[in-house]
Amino acid sequence: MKLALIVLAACAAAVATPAINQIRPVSNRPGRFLSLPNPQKCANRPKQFFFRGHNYFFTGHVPELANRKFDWLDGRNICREYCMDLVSLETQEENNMIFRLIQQNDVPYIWTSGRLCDFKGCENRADLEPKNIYGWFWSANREKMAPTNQVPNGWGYNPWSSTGHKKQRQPDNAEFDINGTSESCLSILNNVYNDGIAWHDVACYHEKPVVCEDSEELLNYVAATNRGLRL
Ligand SMILES: *[C@@H]1O[C@H](CO)[C@@H](O)[C@H](O)[C@H]1NC(C)=O
Ligand SMILES: [Ca+2]
Repeated sequence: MKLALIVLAACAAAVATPAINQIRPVSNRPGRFLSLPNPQKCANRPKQFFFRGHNYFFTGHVPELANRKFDWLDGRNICREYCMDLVSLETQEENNMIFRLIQQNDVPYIWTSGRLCDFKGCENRADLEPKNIYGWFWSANREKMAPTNQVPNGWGYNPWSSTGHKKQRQPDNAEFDINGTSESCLSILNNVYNDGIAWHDVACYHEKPVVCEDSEELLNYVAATNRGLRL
């Protein structure tokens, strides 16, 4: 089991590491890794709300994290210490729940676990092309997202914004045109472009509060290696 987690951590780190020849800001440099869970933190993780078997918390509502913002990878790592990961929005119900949290608390933006597969390991994958439509996935569970230009199956709306910096549909990779920094991470922005609450591709170095969601992988690992620990 220990070996399994090391392998898992290595794969996950590969997912978070961009291609060697990609222009990238300091916060995306190689050599940064995913954190391992802390069993005590997992057992005492904040459980602010609950949906379909998972606990969630918003860093803005945790006193010791409330004044902090994180780049995307640090956001994942804050969550992972608690056996959680950045929130993944596979269903409209879950997405609506997070949109409501943002609206009711006037949160300007958050990170999700959404990531563009534009790093080493994503090459030669015809199924991911073109990347801006087919190349997005949830890092927390490695599940692919619906094509970005369509209403996802079972949803009544497309969660990606219809506008942004370039007045074009998201994802638009706008910062790449400004200075070569790819917008490889998925943020929910609250009316930044007069577009309501909606999904945007954003460069991963930006710092934002985050919503953490239970990670079954990490909870199962900590449960198996800490008999008797109540999670
Ligand atoms: C790219 O432009 C953004 C927005 O102006 C700026 O915040 C960021 O620091 C720039 N990045 C680089 C690598 O120049
Ligand atoms: Ca964008």
